[in-house]
Amino acid sequence: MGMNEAKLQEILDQYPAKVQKNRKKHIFIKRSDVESQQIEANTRTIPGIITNRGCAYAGCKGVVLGPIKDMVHIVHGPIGCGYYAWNTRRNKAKSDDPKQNFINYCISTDMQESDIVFGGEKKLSKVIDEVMEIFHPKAITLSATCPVGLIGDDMGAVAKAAEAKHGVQVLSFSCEGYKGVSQSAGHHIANNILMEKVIGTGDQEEAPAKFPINLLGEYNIGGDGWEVERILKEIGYHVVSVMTGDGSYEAIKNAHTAELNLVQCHRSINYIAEMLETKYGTPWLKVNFIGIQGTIESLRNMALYFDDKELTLKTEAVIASELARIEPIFDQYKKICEGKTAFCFVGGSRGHHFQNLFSELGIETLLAGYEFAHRDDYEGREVIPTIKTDADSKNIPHYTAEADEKRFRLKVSPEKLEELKAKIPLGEYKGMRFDMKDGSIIVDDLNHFETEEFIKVLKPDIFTSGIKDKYVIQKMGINSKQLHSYDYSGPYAGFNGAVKFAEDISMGFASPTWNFITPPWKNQPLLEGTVTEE
Ligand code: CFM
Ligand code: HCA
Repeated sequence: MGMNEAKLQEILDQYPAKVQKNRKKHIFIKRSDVESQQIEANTRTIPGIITNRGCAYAGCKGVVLGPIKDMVHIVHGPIGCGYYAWNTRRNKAKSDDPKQNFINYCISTDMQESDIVFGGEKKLSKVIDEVMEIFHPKAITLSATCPVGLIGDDMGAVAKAAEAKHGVQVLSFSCEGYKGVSQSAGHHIANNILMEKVIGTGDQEEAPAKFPINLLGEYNIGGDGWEVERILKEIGYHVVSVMTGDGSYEAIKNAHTAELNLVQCHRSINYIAEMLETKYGTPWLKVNFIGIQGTIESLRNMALYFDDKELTLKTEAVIASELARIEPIFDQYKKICEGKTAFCFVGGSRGHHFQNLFSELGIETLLAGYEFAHRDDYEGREVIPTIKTDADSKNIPHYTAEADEKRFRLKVSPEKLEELKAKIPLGEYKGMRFDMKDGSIIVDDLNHFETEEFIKVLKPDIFTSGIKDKYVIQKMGINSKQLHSYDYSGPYAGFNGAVKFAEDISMGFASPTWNFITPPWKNQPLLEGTVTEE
């Protein structure tokens, strides 16, 4: 039984008129005979609806800053906010110098009522002093939670005084949770300050090795970044910095020396990719290391960019040997997965990225969407230039880097760039819509009511999403896999990741647990007698 406009309308009809009008704009059924299908995205969630979204603080501290291992990240706010972003994302990090790896710590000012009434600046300075005394980090970040903006603590002034006192960089991020409509605004805030104050401040003029690249929008969830780095290093690339998975302050300072920026998660880091292009003339290439074919295509595009015979040969050799190693194992799991169907709803890029991997396993994605992506992530960046869709970032000053005379150096000549653009998608992003089959559903900011209703109609075999809906889905008898934290597993990126993912979801399908659960629709009417089996 598939989905059609009439069935979709039946679901929407259950909403009050105003809500229905709003939600209709966030859902469409893919049609390739229609040139453009617009979706409303990056707008405020209707109050009262159970959304999976997070806040600006989550996007800034939790997502972009948190994975940088050698900075101490201080959360200025009530302890719950600190706790929320404490390791649950599974962004892994290891360090040659264990004394400079603070990834496992949760450091917060633990604001109390008296701080709200009398102000929390003194307490914040004291925490910075303590952090310096105990950890001696090279740099510190301060992230604001909602009450900080409400009571007007001047974090910037505290940071400035602390820099003078301790002689290390103390960066202040005004990422109060209520800024913007989701974590997306927090990404933008973090991107701006990293660009303005960190990137380019390293003392290197040139990268120390050939084929230097940055890997942007890779957060090393479950070790994804390590698997990608393994492959890149084997081919012969020099990874200057990863932003920000297993990231290092020192490396990010020298990110301007890379010759090419790879963008894995476009949503969270497109701002830095663009600013690096403006300021240092470094082009960016959208890659997708999720899925075997995505990985191969990304590697081949990179080789085309550097246009070096030896590198190209090595790329093909690595691809061939990796495939020979993994394909026999992958094909075993494919037998279990083939013919199944999936819903794939994740934050701002995985809802799209994992569809390749599903399809390689013979699984069709019936419904997909993002929690907080912008229109360009759905409709494609050629159609929608990204900054213009950034409605909720109106109040975030967009950093427009002027060419810095000292550093500015075009990484490729304008003529060469044109030539390359004809071959590889430099500076482009094809939205989710282009990879989905006709008749599949695309939903922005899917809520819990819709989750249940779509499950009842389409009965997918697997639903990949996050912790907030995982157990509801599981109790409905559906194999559920977290694609934020990968539950307790990973990596899922690269060649080894594809096999690990195949293994994990095959285990889910094969589990005898399902025999003990009766899905609700087996003994309840679906949509009050309005839906019939086809
Ligand atoms: Fe990018 Fe991410 Fe995602 Fe994201 Fe996130 Fe995440 Fe995500 Mo959770 S940066 S947009 S803000 S790929 S934390 S590692 S899993 S929602 S799809
Ligand atoms: C966040 C982080 C999150 C949450 C995951 C989830 C992550 O949004 O603050 O809801 O399961 O990936 O850890 O997206």
